[in-house]
Amino acid sequence: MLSILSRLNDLHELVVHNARIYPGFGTGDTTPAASLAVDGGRITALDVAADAPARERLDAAGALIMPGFVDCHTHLCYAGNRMDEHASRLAGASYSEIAARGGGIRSTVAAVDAASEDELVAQSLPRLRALAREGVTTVEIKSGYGLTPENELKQLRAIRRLDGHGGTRVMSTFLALHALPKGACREEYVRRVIGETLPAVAEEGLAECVDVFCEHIAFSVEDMLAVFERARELGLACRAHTDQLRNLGGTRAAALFGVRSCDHLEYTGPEDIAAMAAAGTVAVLLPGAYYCLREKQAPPVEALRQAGVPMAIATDLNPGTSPVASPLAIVHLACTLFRLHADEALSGLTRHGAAALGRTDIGTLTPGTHADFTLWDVPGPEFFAYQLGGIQPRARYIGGALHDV
Ligand code: DI6
Ligand code: FE
Repeated sequence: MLSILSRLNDLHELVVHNARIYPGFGTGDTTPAASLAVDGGRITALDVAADAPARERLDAAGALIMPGFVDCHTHLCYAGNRMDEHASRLAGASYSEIAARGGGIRSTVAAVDAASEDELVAQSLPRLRALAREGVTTVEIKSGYGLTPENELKQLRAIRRLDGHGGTRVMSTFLALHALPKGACREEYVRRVIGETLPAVAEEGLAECVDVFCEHIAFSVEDMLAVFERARELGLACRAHTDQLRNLGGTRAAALFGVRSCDHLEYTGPEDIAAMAAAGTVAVLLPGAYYCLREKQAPPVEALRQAGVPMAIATDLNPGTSPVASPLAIVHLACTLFRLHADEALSGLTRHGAAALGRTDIGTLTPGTHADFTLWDVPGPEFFAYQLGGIQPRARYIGGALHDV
């Protein structure tokens, strides 16, 4: 009896063998494991014997296995599109000019206003599926196209409804300050966000985190800090869009405040980097926006690397500045345009992406983490930095279960 019980205890739910498993990018350990075991939806062991007893056994036939991608910065829940704006930008108009004309973010705000919650879900699902098809297992989605309390809540409820589609884990962020509604007074608007929208979001449990677009065409460092103070009181984590177009000192202030991440960082300087390194802030690089806006100044990758600041990368999937529904394109752009190494780009889309979301239970395949992983028929991790297009995972597992997309 005892021997049967102990044998049952050794019986794994799932064993995947005959694989090249990369459990954690950016850790210096580059020797792939050959097998992994899953129990209760979590990784329980690496390099188990190929014939270890298991209820289900998968011969990976030599596939490369890595942690599911964590796309830690998207705005994929929206209505409509901004094809026209893209065309006028290519004809010479700048991001700032388009914003000053009342285009840009505000045109998506109008489309979201006109859409029902159901329509928002329906229009966003294909984008969520596109990410999943390229190996994303967790995605963060921001609001920020509502601007009124009513429409921000509508967007956040739609984001909640996207959670779990195709197995994909969704984390939602209230983008509290994104654009000023037409004709609104800045001080009054910020007061309303802090006094009305933010408490309503927290009350309904619609977001884990709060974000602010800190930029000369958007909101100031003071506005950002006022929102953060209230968010902290309400138990929400914080992160910020900083230094995308100009350096307002937002990165330094946000790092000092204790945000999880600062995102974009094209104009980030040495003092900002020192503040991030001291605070342990994650730097989220968004090459899709840099590419689509044809920006000239890349983020200071070498200085971030030297300072030991963890670098995440993400799609920033949004209708205006980064209509890029491809995490694999982002890996390629991060390597080609920002000169990340393949290992850095992949850790940016796994371990460090998870860190930007405040999570250590995803983004690696170390024992105890969720069994979110993907199988690929590629020669090695460097292949993702090399080939653009034509790559898809053979299979995608979330919590140890196979999920088609
Ligand atoms: N930063 C971005 O990259 C997006 N928002 C933001 O704060 C752009 C959003 C848009 O143009 O719709
Ligand atoms: Fe963004």
